[in-house]
Amino acid sequence: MVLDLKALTRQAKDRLIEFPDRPLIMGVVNVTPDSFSDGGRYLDAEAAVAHAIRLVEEGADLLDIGGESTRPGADTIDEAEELRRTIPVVTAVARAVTVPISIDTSKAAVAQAALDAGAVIVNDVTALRGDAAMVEVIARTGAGIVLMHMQGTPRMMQQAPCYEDVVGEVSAFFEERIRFAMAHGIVQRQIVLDPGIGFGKLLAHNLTLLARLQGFAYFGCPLLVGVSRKAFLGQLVERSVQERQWATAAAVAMAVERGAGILRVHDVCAMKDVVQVTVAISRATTVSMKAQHA
Ligand code: HH2
Repeated sequence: MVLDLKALTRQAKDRLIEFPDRPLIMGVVNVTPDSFSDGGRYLDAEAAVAHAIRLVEEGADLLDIGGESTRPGADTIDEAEELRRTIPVVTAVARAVTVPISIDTSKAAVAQAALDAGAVIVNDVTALRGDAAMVEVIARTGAGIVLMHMQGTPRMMQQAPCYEDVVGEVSAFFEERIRFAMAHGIVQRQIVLDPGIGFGKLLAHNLTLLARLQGFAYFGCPLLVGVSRKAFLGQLVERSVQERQWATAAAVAMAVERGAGILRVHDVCAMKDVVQVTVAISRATTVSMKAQHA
C-alpha cells in the first residue's frame, strides 16, 4: 500500500479517526428527494436513521449524511430546508451509533448545526470555497474537513470539463486549499483530500485520477474516494445506477490498491469485503517482494 494509513490518524472535533490495518468505509446516507442513486428512498427522517443504523451493522466505519444532492445539474436548496432534512437525522443517528458522523454540506450554518448535533467531520464538496463562513467553523470546532476537488458547480460541472493535466491541476488545487485552510487556523491533522470523482470530469479524467491516485500521497492526508455507482462506471459498462455494484467493486479495489484511505460507498457490506480482499493481496505482494530481495 502506498500510504501508511496508521500514520494518518485524523482529529475530528473531540475524536480521533484512527485507521485500523485497512482503509475505512464511509456509508452514504442521503436525506434527499433527488440523489442520483437513491433519491427519495430515505427522505423521511425515520427511514434515513434506520438506513444509517443498517449501514453501521453492515460494517460502515463512518457515515456521511447529506441533505442536498450534488449530482450533475442538481438545483441548490436553501439553508432552512437543508437544516430541516439533516439535523433531526444527525441527532438521532449520533444517539444510535458510535461511529464518527460526517455532514455532507457546503453551508456553514448546516455544518455548525450538525457538529452541535453530534457530527465530527464536514464533507464540503466546495473545499471551503462555497461559504466564506465555513473555514472559521472548522477552525474553531476542530472538526475534520474533507477538501474535495470540483471544476465548476454541480449545476454546470459536466457541461464542458476541461483540463490540460488533470492530476497536476488537482494537485495544485489541493496545495492551494491546504494553504488556505491552514492560514485560517485549520491544522493538517483535520484534513482529508478527495479528487472528486465525477465532479466536473469526463470519463478519461476520472480514470486517470483513479489510476494515478498514489500521486496525491505526498500531501500526507488520507485520500477519500467516491466512485459508488457513478455515471463514469455506467459509461463503461452501460448499466443503470442500481446495476453498478460490480463496476463499483472494481473501482474500489483499484482505489484501495493505489492508496485510498476512505471509500465513500452506498453498498457497505459488499464493499467492505472488496476492501478486505484487496488489502490482503496488496499486503501479500509487498511481503513477497521483500522476501525476494532479502
Ligand atoms: N460524491 C457525491 C456526494 N458527495 N463527497 C465527497 N467527498 N466525494 C464524493 O465523491 C461525493 C461526495 C455524490 O454521490 P451521492 O451522495 O450518492 O449523490 P448525490 O450527490 O446526488 O446526493
